[in-house]
Amino acid sequence: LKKTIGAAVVGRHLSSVEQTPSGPAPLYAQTLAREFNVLVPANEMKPKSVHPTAEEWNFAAADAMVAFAEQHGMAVHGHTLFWPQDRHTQEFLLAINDPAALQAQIVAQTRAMVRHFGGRVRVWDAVNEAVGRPGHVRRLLGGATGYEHVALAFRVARDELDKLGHRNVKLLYNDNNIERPSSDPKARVNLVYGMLKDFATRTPRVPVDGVGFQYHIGLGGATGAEWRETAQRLIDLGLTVSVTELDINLGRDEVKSPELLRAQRDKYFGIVQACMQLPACTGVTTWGFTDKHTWLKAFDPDGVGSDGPNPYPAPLLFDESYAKKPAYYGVLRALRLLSTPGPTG
Ligand code: 9MR
Repeated sequence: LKKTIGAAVVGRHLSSVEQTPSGPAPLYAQTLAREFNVLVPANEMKPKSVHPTAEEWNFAAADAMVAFAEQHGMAVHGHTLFWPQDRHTQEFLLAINDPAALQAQIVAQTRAMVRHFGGRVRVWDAVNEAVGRPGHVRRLLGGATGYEHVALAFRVARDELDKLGHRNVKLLYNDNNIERPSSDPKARVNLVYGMLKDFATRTPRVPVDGVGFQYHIGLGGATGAEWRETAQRLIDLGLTVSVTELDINLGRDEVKSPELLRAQRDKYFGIVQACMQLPACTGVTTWGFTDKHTWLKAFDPDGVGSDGPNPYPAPLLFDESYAKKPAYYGVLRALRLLSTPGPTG
């Protein structure tokens, strides 16, 4: 039984140095390497970063992060091969109006990314945030069920990996706001389930290995127990589950009171505990690790197609000075459940 604990990383911070009482220190890189065993590039493996225009391919930033991970014994989780929302799709693709031509471009891009990283990326968010999103790519490639573009991306990525001999590289469907069960058939959690059930029962099945639950929430977000219920239905389809982008904000412009920090700790504990209790849960990744650098705090100058200003402070495990927060100890306590024998040994 081994689970991973990961963090999303902004590449350019890996070489940053902080002033500390005992002199300058690379706290970002040090903390990451000391505490986590999975690294996810927050932006550097997105199609918009890697292949911004029809002529350009930039793998350098992502390659440097893969090298950092390898030097520090961390696995790399790739994010993402296909993100079919218009604002996260390159202009040169949005300009294509012929379905066959668009499909050829997307297939070529997906194959090129998979080939470039090969077995150095252990798991991919192969498709990110597709369900329930309209847009150009879906309109042209969606097909009868509306999810043919998703199926295509999985088949192409799997085929390329198999050809390269990387049968162990896993492919996830990754999405947000799918943690809490809902009785509304149109809720995203149910649409995702429906799509994946359809994929799992086709012959040949669409090769999805697991589901990534982003888990961007506030203190009122889905509890670990609620998520376990959602996760179990997907596990019953033969899929793994992973928490891929966890952060827990304290509310808009909220002060970091001890009460709120304890509530945040307990929320983190419950979610990580749920993963520890599910054998099919591969691990938990937080979206960043220090409150100094979080997409939730402010307009994000590192962003690719940024989401704009988000004034929610303090969603992560380390504070702005890289000190461990109560949330850190909540996660640690949950991780220890794994190595502690239960009543049956
Ligand atoms: O943290 C990322 C931020 O730097 C980018 O501006 C933004 C758009 O590319 O994406 C953020 O990460 C998102 C991730 O790629 C997908 N799930 C939601 C994450 C937070 O917005």
